[in-house]
Amino acid sequence: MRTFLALNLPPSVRDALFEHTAAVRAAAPLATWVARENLHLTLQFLGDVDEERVAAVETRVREIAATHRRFTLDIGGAGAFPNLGQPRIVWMGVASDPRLELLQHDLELGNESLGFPVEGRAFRPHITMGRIRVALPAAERQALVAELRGCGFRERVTVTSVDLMESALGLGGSRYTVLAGAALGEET
Ligand code: 3AM
Repeated sequence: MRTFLALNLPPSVRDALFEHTAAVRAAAPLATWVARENLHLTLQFLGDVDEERVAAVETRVREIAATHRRFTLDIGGAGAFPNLGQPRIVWMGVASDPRLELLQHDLELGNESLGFPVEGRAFRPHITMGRIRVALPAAERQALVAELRGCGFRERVTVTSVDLMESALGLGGSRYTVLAGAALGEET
């Protein structure tokens, strides 16, 4: 099964994010927009994993999550990869935070011995809101950029678990389900 590790948002924050970004989506109807319930922050993409290895990953992720404490995430600031001039991935930003970086780093290193190579690229935390697979007309791209620049969404959430997710490809797009939630340690 196709799997990845993610931080999920509390449903109320996910709803607020989705509602606040309606104008962003409306500005670029040619983009493929992520469904409300699928909004998340990916920590590590694992790809196709058989059931036995999923169990091993779950155990490893639980061990690692237990060694980290809960922390807060500051969400805000919308943008695009690789840049606003050529938007391919449209995202909501997440402030870089040493606790988030350490958690992501530990997960990647911990999963390496289970056969998941460590990514060479820097971790740039974000919540993907949409993907652009076609050349946007200039007016549509400009409208999108204006909405992203003007998007004032801001939220602070407490992260309490790392979720092992399954991504099932269906006719209406991907459907994500939480296979296991690995709790972070309590705040001291
Ligand atoms: O949440 P984001 O958008 O950062 O793009 C996919 C998504 O990341 C990424 O895994 C997350 C959950 O689907 N993904 C999908 N296929 C991938 C691949 N082959 C991939 N990341 C790396 N390599």
